[in-house]
Parts: sequence; structure tokens; C-alpha cells
Amino acid sequence: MFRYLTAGESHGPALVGILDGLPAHLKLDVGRINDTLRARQGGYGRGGRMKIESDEVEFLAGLRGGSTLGSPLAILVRNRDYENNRALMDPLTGGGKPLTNPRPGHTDYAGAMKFRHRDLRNVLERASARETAMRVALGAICAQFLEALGIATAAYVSQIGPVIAAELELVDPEAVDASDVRCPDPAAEREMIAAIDAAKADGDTLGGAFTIRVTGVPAGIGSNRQPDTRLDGVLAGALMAMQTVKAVEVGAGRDVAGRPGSQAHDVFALAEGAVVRQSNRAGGIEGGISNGQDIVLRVSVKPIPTLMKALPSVNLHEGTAAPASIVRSDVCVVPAASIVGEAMVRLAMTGPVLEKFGGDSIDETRDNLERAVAAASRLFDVPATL
Ligand code: EPS
Repeated sequence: MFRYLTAGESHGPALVGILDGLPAHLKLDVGRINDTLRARQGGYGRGGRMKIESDEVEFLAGLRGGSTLGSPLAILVRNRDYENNRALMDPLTGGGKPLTNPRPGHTDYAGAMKFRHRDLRNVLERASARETAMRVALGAICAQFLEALGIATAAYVSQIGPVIAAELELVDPEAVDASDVRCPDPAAEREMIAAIDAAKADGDTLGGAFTIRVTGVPAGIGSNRQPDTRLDGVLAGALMAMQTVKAVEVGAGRDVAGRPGSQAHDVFALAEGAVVRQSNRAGGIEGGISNGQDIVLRVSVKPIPTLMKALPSVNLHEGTAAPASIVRSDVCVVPAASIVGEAMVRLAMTGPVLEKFGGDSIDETRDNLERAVAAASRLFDVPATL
């Protein structure tokens, strides 16, 4: 069984992660993992924290000579900002003036009620999106596993606030990397940056959306066997389990609600003896199973809840009306969220891929995949008389 866990507070000593179930002999390029961590730190609209951090992964277990051993991987990303917050966050002696005014939309209030924390810092430290640095590191490892099987992900920002970019089928990763908002549509990019500047000047924040495409996915990943084995449920669940995410759409998504059936599906046709589709409204998944087309997911995120022009709140200690706590934060995290979303998709794909193809070494997994794909392509290759 493939699984992972993360731990770590935003201003504690480090983030840690365990990834269990990857096959042996997968050569890992650590430089590429660090490149992805750097990409998460970037994006127009980020706040002061990212100037302090310089995220890099350290391997503690499961890797020898750069290759996986088949044992659990244990990794660490240090929080440089811990040095500035030792008095607050030291695991043995940490403490300080409590935060008392919950931010509407943040975990502050619900978490305080749940854990009976009188200091909201005890909630926000784990709720902070700082934690996603570890998800990105773990996802970047899974990316190299998936890539060894020909499966890749690409993401781009398709909306920031009211600015919506042109829908793209083919995304050039270099154009995404070159864009400050990870949007390869230059006209939309300019408007997005202006929208972020305006929100910042107003003490406000902006949400948006990003699109993720998974290519090279063989048919047959996921299952209609049980609700929790359906691939669309697994992927949407993983993406909804990110801070700020409020909606996930697969393929044509919400649009199909208003279409007749004749315009909602992807009809079959034959081209040179092969089964083909002319559209991908299903987003590559039918009945919870990948159908061999690209998987396409659109993810909508809310504006982050820390506003410099604070929203109305209450002081929970004094029982008085008071503005929400203001802590250092970002104006817009959509570009960073697109990197985290890609990580979540990579993590969420890895389990079902391993369930389908198995393998204790990467060669065994690849052999199994090749055999399964070849067998599927021969499935209807029978004499017409049968
Ligand atoms: C973040 C780290 C945080 C915030 C932000 C994202 O750092 P700090 O709280 O020290 O400024 O910049 O967190 C939030 C958006 C949030 O709601 O907590 C990061 O590493 O992505």
C-alpha cells in the first residue's frame, strides 16, 4: 500500500515527510525536487515569508546512492524562519502572547473550538500553507516515479480574481515557468498582475483558478469497485484537501449540468482500426477509471483570509467586537497553489498506479505496465466471425 504523512508547524524547526510504498531502484534527481520547491515559493503576490525561506529537501532514509531502496523515504525541509521565532515556537519552552481574534475563512475559529486552544497560534501554525512545502517535496518524488512510467502533469493559472485566461489544450511548461503568475496567456498575465497590485493597494486578497492536465495515463487506473477507489473521487479529494480550495471540476465540469446528453459525452469513432474520441468532456475519467485520454482538472481557490484591511471579528478572550488578527501574509497564492495542486495530483495518482501495476522495483512496475497496455490493445483484436 502506498501512503504518505507530513508533520510540521509553519514556524517550528522543520517540516518532515514520510513516503512509503515506492518501488526500489528509482533514481531520484534531487535538484529537480528543489526546483519545484523554488517554484512553490515564487509567484507574483507572495508576501515577506518567501524572502526568508530557501526551501531545500534533505533525505534521511530510504535513499542510497541517489536511488530508492524500497524502504520508506523520510525527508525534511527546514524552516529558516524558526530562528526568528524560537521564543514562540521552541518545542519545549515556546510560548507568548496569545492570538485572540479569529480571521473569517481561516482555520482559527473552528480549530480553536475543536482542540480547545485558547491561543489561536496553536491552530494556525499547522493550518498555514507553509505545510504545503512538504507536500510539494513528496509530490516531486512521485513525479519522478510517474515519469518513469510515461505519466506527466502540467499546470497553469487560468484565473486570478476576475481575470480569466484563454483555455489551453497544450501547455508549454517553459512559458508557465517564465510567467510571474504561471499563466502562459500574456494578455491575461498583464491583467492578473494589475489585479493583484490593485488588491494589495486596497489591503485585500484575490483567489482564482488553475488547470492541471495529466498526460500519458494508461486506461484502467482507478476502479468502479468501491466509492473510495474511483479515480475522480481520489483526485478531487486530494485537491479539496488543500488550503483555500473550494471546488474541483473534472473535464467539462460544471458546464455539463446545463447541456443535453448529446453534447455532454465523448462519442466513439474508428480511425485506421483504432478507437478514437473527438472530444474530452469527461476529462479522461469514465466510471471512476482512466480511459486513456488526458486527465483534465480545474481547481478554484478562495482569496486567502488574512487581509491587511482586517475583516470584522471578535476578541474571544474579552468577548468584544474587534478586527481579525493581522499577521504577515500574501495577497494572492494562486500561482503557488497550482504547484501544490500538481503535487497533490502526483501523490494521488501514485497509489492507484501502483495498485494497477504493482512492482517492488521500478523495472518490474514498468514491465507490468507495458504488458497491461499491450494486452489492452489486443483485447478486441479477434476474428470478425467470433
Ligand atoms: C506560506 C507561509 C506563510 C504565509 C502563507 C503561505 O508564512 P508566514 O505565516 O510566516 O507569513 O506566507 O500562509 C497562509 C496563506 C496562511 O493562510 O497561513 C507558505 O509557505 O506557502
